[in-house]
Amino acid sequence: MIIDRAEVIVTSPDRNFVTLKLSTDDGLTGLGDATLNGRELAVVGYLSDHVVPLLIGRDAHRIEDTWQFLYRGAYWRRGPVTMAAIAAVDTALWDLKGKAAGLPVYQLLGGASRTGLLAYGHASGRDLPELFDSVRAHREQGYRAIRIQTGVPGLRSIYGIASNVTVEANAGVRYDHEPAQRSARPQEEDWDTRAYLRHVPGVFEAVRGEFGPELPLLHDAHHRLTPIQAARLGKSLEPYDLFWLEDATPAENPEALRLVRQHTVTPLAIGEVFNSVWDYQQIIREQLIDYVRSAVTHTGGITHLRRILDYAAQYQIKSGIHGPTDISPVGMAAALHLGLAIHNFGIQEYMKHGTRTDEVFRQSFTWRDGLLHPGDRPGLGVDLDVDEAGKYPYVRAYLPYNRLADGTVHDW
Ligand code: CS2
Ligand code: MG
Repeated sequence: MIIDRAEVIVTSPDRNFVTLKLSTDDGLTGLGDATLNGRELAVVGYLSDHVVPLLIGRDAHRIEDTWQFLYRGAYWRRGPVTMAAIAAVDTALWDLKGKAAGLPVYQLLGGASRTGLLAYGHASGRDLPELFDSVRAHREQGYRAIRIQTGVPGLRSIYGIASNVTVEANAGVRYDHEPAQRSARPQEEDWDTRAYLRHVPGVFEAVRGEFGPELPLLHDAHHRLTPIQAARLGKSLEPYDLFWLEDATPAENPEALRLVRQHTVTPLAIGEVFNSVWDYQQIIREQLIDYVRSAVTHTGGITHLRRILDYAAQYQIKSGIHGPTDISPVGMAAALHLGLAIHNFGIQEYMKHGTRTDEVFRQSFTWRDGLLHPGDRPGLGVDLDVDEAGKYPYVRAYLPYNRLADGTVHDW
């Protein structure tokens, strides 16, 4: 099964996606997601100019060898662009191997360890009534676990809140928050940690009051707090029994989490901006997190994320794979196959893609009674309609950034 063609396909149905399509001399094709939100073209260049020429003529069955060749052979290791490029190749090779074997990828990874994958959706609201409506809407869609993001009095726009812009842009369809805005420059947002820390516990008290004690609730602090502020938030949310508090503090400095752990038992999830096992080594070894948040797309593919999750399993740390709209249906399918096979599965993030995206990427995964399943088609189970993709050329889009009241740039 020799690779005889490799194409990097960029399309922007509802948002930008980068997909690697590998074709082999026996007529099979494999897909890999290489979408890096707000920096998509950097990965396109890395793949097209440097990796694609190396793939032609390679034996597609040799997944591990190709992984090592691209990781060690590049000399310059790790980082979001490199690991997204390697992830796309790795995922496409698993797709090919599944098709060659006539088996869904999860069967190649050891078979199913469960009947389906618990998933959470994004409920958000600028105020409580809007938030409650969003929670109800997600429960009606079948979600059994819900991430809660709320507006903060005094702040114009804040991470995680579906803004009017997205509702209007989607013909009135209440669309989960899409962080990357199509524009020539990134949108500036304002932030005030003290206002946020005063407001959020009351919101969770109200949500528990309205929806009861059982419903698993998650929250994403999105990297904005200092370690002691994160400790305070975790502690103040303990009465509301969160499933997890995510990205409470930027994790470049793993030791920062020791202070958070000292003060709270609220479970911690981290890792969507991590790219390799080395980013996790200390925080897993010191038991400083409870959930690994990486996506297949940003962490060197199925091969490397499985390695991280196998390491995490030794510490009873579970998966919480990243699944926002900027992970394409190919990246989502890869996450579902991995999630179905591993033992230490925790939960899967599931933001639904837009209708145009579903026409470009024909998926076979199922969503039933709050559980996802990758389906049983050979490979990953996703087809890319190249003609449909061609209708939507790349549109520059940026993630927002934050400034504090005094003008200081802050973590977004
Ligand atoms: C977020 C993402 O889903 C999440 O947990 O942190 O929405 C994140 O902001 C985007 O993926 C950034 O591209
Ligand atoms: Mg997050």
